[in-house]
Amino acid sequence: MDEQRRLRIAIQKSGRLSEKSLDIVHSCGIDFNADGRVLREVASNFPLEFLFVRDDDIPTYVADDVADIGIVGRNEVDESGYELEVVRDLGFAACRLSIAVPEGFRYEGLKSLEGRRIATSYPRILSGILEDNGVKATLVTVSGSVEITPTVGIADCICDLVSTGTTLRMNGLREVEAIYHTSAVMVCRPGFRQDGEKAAILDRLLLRMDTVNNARKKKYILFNLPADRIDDAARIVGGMKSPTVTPLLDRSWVSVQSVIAEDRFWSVFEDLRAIGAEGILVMPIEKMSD
Ligand code: PRT
Ligand code: ZN
Repeated sequence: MDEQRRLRIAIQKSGRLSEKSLDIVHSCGIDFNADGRVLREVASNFPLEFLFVRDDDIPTYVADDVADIGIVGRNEVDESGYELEVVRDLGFAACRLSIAVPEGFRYEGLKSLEGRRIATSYPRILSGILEDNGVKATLVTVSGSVEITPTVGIADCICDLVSTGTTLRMNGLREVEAIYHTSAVMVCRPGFRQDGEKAAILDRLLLRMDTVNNARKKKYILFNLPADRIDDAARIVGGMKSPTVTPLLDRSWVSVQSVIAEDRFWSVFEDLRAIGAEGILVMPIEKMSD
């Protein structure tokens, strides 16, 4: 296939984002080999080409037209300074950028950082937030092991990504304020979606992603119900344009099928039981379009 006609996606080669990023593509029925060694790969049944790179490089690759789209933490996009369009917030690898201080540091809000040395790998994001709050501090930029900087005397406190908080605790630091929240996003260059052929491939990919995603949040529900309670059932299940109602051999009963949001399942279940529903079956949905 002509290279020009493939959409190029940058994915983290090896790290916290890799597996879920590949899962998303797989769940769209796209086949490829990702054996962790190659840096470039082409899908066998969809016009998609993969670039496996370090996450820090993904915003640059997308901005410079090396890749058309990328899956990366929002933090890396904002820290890069490139204006990229977030096509989808994918929700995974969620964490926060927090201020953490050592024992004995009195923290009473961002103002307590005035005149302090703060170690971080995210100087652009942090300086933006400090500036918005009128706080002047010295930022010490480090690319890793941020949490040891107060112990070794390079900084007074830190600003780093936190998910469980274990790393901070293990290093004698106390998380005092979350200043920024992030999760994995799919990005493209601004204007790329007006790009004709490749934009159309992206739309196809997004339709598949949304179809899988829609299905994950929904459940297929099937139950038997006394025929005279069908109006009540329609009200309980809600959002049900036209439930499929099938008569049973015993004409005083019907079988009802519908789709409900997963997070409403238990309240719907209890209310259906209360109006006499029996044999309630709930099934996962693999794919679902609007
Ligand atoms: O090699 P490459 O450059 O590609 O990868 P990397 O090592 O730079 O990144 P990686 O794989 O560690 O993280 C990729 C992305 O995952 C980040 O940019 C975030 O968007 C997201 N993410 C989610 C996290 C975390 N959770 C996380 N907990 N990134 C880093 N951490 C680190 C944090 O820096 C700290 O060292 O985990 C430690 C804290 O974890 P807890 O659970 O102890 O709080
Ligand atoms: Zn990185």
